[in-house]
Amino acid sequence: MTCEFRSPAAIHSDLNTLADRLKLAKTVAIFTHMRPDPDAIGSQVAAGLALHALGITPTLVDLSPVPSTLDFLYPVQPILERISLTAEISQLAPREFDLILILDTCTKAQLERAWPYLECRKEKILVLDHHRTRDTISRLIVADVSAAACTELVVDLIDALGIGLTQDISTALLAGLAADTGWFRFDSVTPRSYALAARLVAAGAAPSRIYQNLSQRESMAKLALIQHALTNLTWLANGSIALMELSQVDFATTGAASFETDGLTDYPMMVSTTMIVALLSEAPDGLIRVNLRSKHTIDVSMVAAGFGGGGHMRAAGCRLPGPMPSAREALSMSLLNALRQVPPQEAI
Ligand SMILES: [Mn+2]
Repeated sequence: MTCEFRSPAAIHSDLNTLADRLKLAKTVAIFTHMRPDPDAIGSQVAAGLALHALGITPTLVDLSPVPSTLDFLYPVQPILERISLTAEISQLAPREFDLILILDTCTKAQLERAWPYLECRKEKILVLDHHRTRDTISRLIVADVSAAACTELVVDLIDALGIGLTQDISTALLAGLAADTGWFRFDSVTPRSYALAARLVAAGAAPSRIYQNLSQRESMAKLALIQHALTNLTWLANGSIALMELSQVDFATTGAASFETDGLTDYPMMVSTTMIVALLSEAPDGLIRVNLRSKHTIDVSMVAAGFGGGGHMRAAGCRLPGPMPSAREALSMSLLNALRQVPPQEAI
């Protein structure tokens, strides 16, 4: 299901409802999507710190390992409880929370392992998200697809809660905003994004520290993985579509972790003819994880949705059954189709 348009006034009133419900809680579990990115963790940490400041006990739930490059987003003082569900969801079963806040996703697929736990607690779930793809996982879903990052919405929630921005909160929010906007260069960037950045820097967030942590702390294995991805690069439709592939052998040879595929799709994008980039990575279970990026008005979220995935117009993802050749075949057909939908003047 994709979203309907909500006016800024309607979203504002939804945010107030969300804040009012949160204020009545004593304990809140904060979830975000699997394979968390800086926007996911930044949103989770900032919301956690704001709730903590209100005297509410937040518990951050990790559905997959959090990359160590994001460690700097957590406050030095261990004031935020974290539960890691990377092994077994049963760890969560004995825990009950007054409310469950889900940030930066609204799809069952991205909450996967936790879904059986969440499904029978729907009335406790509140969602704050900026993605276009949506499942009915709660009755109170506050979604604003015009937000460039979920942290743009989290700051509104924090304002609605009446909590001031500390350095830790601002750092978490700016990291999410900078990462989801590619450091303020994507189409999603609006005056609101820059205004928020100015406010966060004024409140103590240091862009250079965030940049070093997010972009200059990669492993050598990651650079080797980039080498492999570029070696396994093929083109379709006269250089319009770039397909990159990473097999389990590539991960084993380089020693790179699965989350280290992040940012790889940027490389083929530098070519002028490139309209779509697809990165196909083979998971240990044989499924092929697909990351899609596009230029101009090509909607890759529709391509992803066709395979049960989702995301944004120019950044989306899905999973296909293996092996690699059949996944590549199915995906290529769909990408060529998406390319054909583009009006001729766009195809430059
Ligand atoms: Mn996001």
